[in-house]
Amino acid sequence: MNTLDRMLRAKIPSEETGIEIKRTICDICTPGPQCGVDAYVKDGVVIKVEGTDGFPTNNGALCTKGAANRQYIYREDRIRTPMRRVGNRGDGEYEPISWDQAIKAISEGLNKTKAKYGAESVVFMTGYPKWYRPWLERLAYSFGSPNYITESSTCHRAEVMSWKLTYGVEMRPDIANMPDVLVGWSCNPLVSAYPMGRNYYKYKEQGGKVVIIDPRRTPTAVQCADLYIRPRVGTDGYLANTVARLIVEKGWADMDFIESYTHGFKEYKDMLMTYSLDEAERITGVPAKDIMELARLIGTAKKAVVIPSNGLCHHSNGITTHRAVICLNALTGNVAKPGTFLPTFETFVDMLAGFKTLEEEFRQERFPKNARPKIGSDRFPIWSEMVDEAQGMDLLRHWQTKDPYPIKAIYAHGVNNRMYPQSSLLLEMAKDMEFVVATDIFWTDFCKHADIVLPACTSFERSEVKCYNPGYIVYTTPAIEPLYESLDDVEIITWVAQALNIDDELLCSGYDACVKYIYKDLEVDLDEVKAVGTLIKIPVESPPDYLKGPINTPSGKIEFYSEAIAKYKDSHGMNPLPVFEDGFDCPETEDLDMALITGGRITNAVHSRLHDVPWLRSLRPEPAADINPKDAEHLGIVQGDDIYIVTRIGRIKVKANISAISAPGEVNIYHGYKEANINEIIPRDHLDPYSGFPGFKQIRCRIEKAEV
Ligand SMILES: Nc1nc2c(c(=O)[nH]1)N[C@H]1C(S)=C(S)[C@@H](COP(=O)(O)OP(=O)(O)OC[C@H]3O[C@@H](n4cnc5c(=O)[nH]c(N)nc54)[C@H](O)[C@@H]3O)O[C@H]1N2
Ligand SMILES: Nc1nc2c(c(=O)[nH]1)N[C@H]1C(S)=C(S)[C@@H](COP(=O)(O)OP(=O)(O)OC[C@H]3O[C@@H](n4cnc5c(=O)[nH]c(N)nc54)[C@H](O)[C@@H]3O)O[C@H]1N2
Ligand SMILES: [Mo]
Repeated sequence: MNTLDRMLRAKIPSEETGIEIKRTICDICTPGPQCGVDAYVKDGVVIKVEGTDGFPTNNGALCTKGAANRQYIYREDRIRTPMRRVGNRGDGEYEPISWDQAIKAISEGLNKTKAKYGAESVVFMTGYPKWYRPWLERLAYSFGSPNYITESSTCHRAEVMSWKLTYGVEMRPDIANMPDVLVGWSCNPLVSAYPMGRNYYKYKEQGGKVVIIDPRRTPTAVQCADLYIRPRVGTDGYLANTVARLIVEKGWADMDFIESYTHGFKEYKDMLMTYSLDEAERITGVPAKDIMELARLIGTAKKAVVIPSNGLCHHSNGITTHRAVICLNALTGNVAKPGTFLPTFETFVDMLAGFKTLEEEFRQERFPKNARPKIGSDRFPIWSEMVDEAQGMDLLRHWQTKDPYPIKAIYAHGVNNRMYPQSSLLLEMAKDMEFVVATDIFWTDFCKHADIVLPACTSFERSEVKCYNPGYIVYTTPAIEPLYESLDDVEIITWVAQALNIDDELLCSGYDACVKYIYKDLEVDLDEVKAVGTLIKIPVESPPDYLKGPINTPSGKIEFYSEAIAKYKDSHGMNPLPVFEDGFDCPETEDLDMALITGGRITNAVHSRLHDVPWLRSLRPEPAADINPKDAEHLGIVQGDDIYIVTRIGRIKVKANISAISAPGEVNIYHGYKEANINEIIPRDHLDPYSGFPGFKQIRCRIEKAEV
């Protein structure tokens, strides 16, 4: 082998090999950690990926998912050209058409529906992808529809609601300033946000003490916890309130802080006194001595952070539980000082980067104020008031009842029906529509129910502005040309906006102009950022002195007793205090004697998208339920057996994985599998009344051995 061959084999970038390194971003996981990628490109093809050195989130590293980017972007089932349906919805029969034909059909279809039924009858939807959201939201509003639905109907927004209800603002833990104790309450960052997980390691290396509270014995519990607490699923509200009572009784509460900055302490304290250690042990299954130790650790620390996660909100008692947990920070005065919780604000597209943009104005300024109420307004009034989106978990009910008006068309980017409880109903809904447009990277079941299907490209094939904490900004350029005839989502949205003939000059003028508007108050030249091609730093703003106030709640203080919730006490039976409530979908019976937890994160998958990527699939080749060895023995089930998970509305067949990650009596399964979609058997009415979030993580079930 000659030198050049050896260099080619080793993928060494140089003029002779024709291999270049192009900087891009991995868009597979959630926006916060999205990591910098060095794409090695030869002849327009990505031949290797590595993490970018010095990048704020990953500094040279890539996780399993990021390392599989080549297999992701070159997945066989990429949509290649715009397509028009020629068979029945669901049959998957399509013919290729030109972009001009597709855009024309879309503008005619949407405008016809608007003329016949009103703009509200057109729903603009997106699933997990984030980067194009401000554009899609503005398109909906400029078109005249308030019905903009995203995956936030099940993701993170409930947490933001809970923070805002209680503290008036979203808060972030200041781990870098070394709290004495870090309580990760339902946190598994080693799996769900690896860059954050690395902060846990760093904190521990510097002598920090970690408590993990999770019914599943997760990698974070095993690797990081000095104290691991394993409550029964969904009982955290009782646990948190008992801990709060102990803190009050032992005199560890920060009474000066409480008197100066909080509202409703008396009502909260009266409620706490109805919680007892004995009952806590009985309900949660956590030994009393561990509950005492948890109270002592939080109560006696000079600085502590009690960090909740989205996992707590995937319960029908999610908001009250999340509030019960975060109230512990105010109770102990661990707010707005270094090493505790600090207020924060969103910068751009779900990122907290420490500076403020005009994203909210860009998204919201065209909201159609005279339109009929957005989906979910009656049923989830707190969500409707606090979140600039319709609540998608009310979509199917709204469609079926036509109450208060019919839904007739869907315009979707990145929508996967498997996100929704009783997922196939979303496909039934699509079948019933007069017009459906789906834009995705891959051919999904939802695409197969659309009239027009459009090919989107991946982050490797587009330009995009991203920002990172503290004060970093980058404007990527494509590492490779868009594959086939795909385009980036914002280009598609811009084109659709132009064809719809809506009166929105800014939206019709494309990504660059819009992003310049969004960043216009900052001293940053986006052309220069783009030309530099790597991260540059701009000054960060300190949020105003939080405790000086006024705090952005109805009382102007941190609210143990939520006045925003109190408004719905009588009409919706809501409780302004963070009480413990049962979170199961039905009472326990002999038939349904186990608890099902679904969708905890797994290292080799993100929702539905990576189960079809061979390297990642090989790490867990089949959909499997984790069952504790004791339960397996009792049920006569061994590793690899075929089993049914049965809930009150149906069953799915999976393999048994005998594992102590699940506690006795609890079953764990990951979501997003096409051949065993757990959401098919999660009742769609099992929702948190405050946020509308589904109770994905607390369902009654039983396990049956499948006949061979
Ligand atoms: N049982 C259970 N269900 C859950 C959860 C759970 O814990 N348990 N978690 C919930 C949560 S938190 C979330 S966030 C949701 C996520 O659920 P989904 O939104 O279903 O997430 P994905 O399947 O990752 O992605 C949706 C679609 O976006 C497409 N896509 C990806 N990138 C792009 C792009 O750049 N442009 C376009 N046009 N399309 C793109 C993908 O191909 C995919 O079809 O699932 C929820 N569902
Ligand atoms: N690898 C990977 N990473 C991801 C994703 C992915 O699909 N794959 N998805 C991304 C998205 S969209 C999101 S929203 C985040 C979610 O991020 P997280 O909220 O951190 O992730 P989850 O694994 O859903 O939930 C965290 C933990 O909550 C626990 N939990 C469930 N019920 C209870 C309970 O009743 N009490 C307590 N104490 N704990 C409970 C679960 O066992 C789980 O270990 O992850 C993001 N990161
Ligand atoms: Mo999510």
